[in-house]
Amino acid sequence: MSDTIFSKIINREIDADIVHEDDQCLAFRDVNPQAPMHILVIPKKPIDMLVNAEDGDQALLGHLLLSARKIARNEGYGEAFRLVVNNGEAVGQSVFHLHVHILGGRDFAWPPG
Ligand code: IU
Repeated sequence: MSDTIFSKIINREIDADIVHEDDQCLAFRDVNPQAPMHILVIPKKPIDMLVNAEDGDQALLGHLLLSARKIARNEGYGEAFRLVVNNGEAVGQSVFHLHVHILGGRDFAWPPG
């Protein structure tokens, strides 16, 4: 997969408001927040989109979800938050480095638009 802006954030070539980092993932505030809490959790491993994750990525994908839960708690929204993974341009994916959106702090409609 080709380098994206998110690899540059991982490599500290571009600034971001980082809220969590460990050996497998990085989380930072979205530059265009859609809710009072809007954080992106990304794997350090370059996976362009969920559909291209491999069976061997199972633990990593679980780690992203559990990290998202921990981050939502740390931000004070542990009881009610929404996770979103856009897979493909047609549904709104614009950066082709897998990311989980963590959103919270306002009401959300269902189904999502
Ligand atoms: P999407 O699911 O691929 O549409 O989400 C990409 C998100 O990345 C989107 O919410 C952007 O606001 C966000 N983002 C960012 O936080 N920092 C950046 O430098 C760029 C995009 I480019």
